Amino acid sequence: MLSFGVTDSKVSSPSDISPGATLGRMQFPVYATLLTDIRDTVLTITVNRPDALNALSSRVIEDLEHCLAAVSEVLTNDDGAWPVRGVIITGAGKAFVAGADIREMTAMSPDEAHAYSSRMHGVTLAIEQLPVPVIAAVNGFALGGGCELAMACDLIYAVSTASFGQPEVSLGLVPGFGGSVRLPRYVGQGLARELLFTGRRLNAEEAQRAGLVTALFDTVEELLDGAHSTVVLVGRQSPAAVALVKQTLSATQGMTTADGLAVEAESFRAAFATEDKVEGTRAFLAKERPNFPGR
Ligand code: DAK
Repeated sequence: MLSFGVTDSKVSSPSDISPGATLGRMQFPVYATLLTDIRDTVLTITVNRPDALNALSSRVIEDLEHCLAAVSEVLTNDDGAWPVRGVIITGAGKAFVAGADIREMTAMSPDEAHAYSSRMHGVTLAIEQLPVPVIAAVNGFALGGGCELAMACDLIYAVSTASFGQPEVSLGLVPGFGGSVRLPRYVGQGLARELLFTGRRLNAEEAQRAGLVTALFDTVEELLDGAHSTVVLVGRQSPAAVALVKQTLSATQGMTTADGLAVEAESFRAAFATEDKVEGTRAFLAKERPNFPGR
């Protein structure tokens, strides 16, 4: 089991420990490449390598692995406390993330590249498996691995100057962090193929029209406020139900309609075993605001 900066356990983290944001009983370490901030019940993770446009070095990946595992552990073990109701991922400076770290990739062997790709796949799956929504707040360039990181999130919000693309073929590479799988799901096969074959970038408006971006904002401040407001809205709903909805959406991707409906029926069954369902339906009939136990 991972251990974090919890008062009564040994701290282990990829970075030297000094106090970071506090989540339930857990305190994040200060990461070399990430900033963490918790306001209300919203955790914001900022990729913080602005000099390299937040490129996904192995260190960034290691820090993301640790941070997401920490959040998952707290949410799984806090017995309905839900200290976080949503996560925002953004970037420091003018980029969200300008891709995998090209400098680091120049020295990689094919086997090392495979391991690098698998680790980042793990990060994208960890985002999908978190029981709370994750919003990519795209504040600038989201290219290659950056676009792939955004697509692993539940929602993509963007500032109007953001741009998106998968330029791997211009480097003699192919997408390695999920772009070949997730981009067609967002924008359809035709546009995905065009973007992946040409490396052409989409500006924020085009990305919104294509279905990649859900909401556009004029400034980065408005972008972060908009993402924050969405998490606050989520926070008024049943945490158990939101987690089940997210789980169902992830599990049914790519299934046939019949198989997907079978998963949905199981999820519906699971909702009926929660205290949140008892409270939500009771409160509706009593014309009260629900006070969800979160279980
Ligand atoms: N990696 C490393 N450094 C980067 C970087 C990146 N992806 N992007 C930018 N930088 C660095 C620049 O080298 C520069 O560093 P210095 O020269 O100052 O030391 C600094 O960030 C500022 O960048 P620029 O000077 O270029 O800034 P501009 O505003 O002029 O241009 C730009 C911004 C985003 C248009 C430009 O930086 C750019 O084109 N960047 C590269 C974008 C890109 O091609 N991204 C895709 C990377 S490839 C795989 C696993 C993973 C992947 C593929 C396969 N397998 C295991 C199979 C993933 C691939 C990718 O993501």
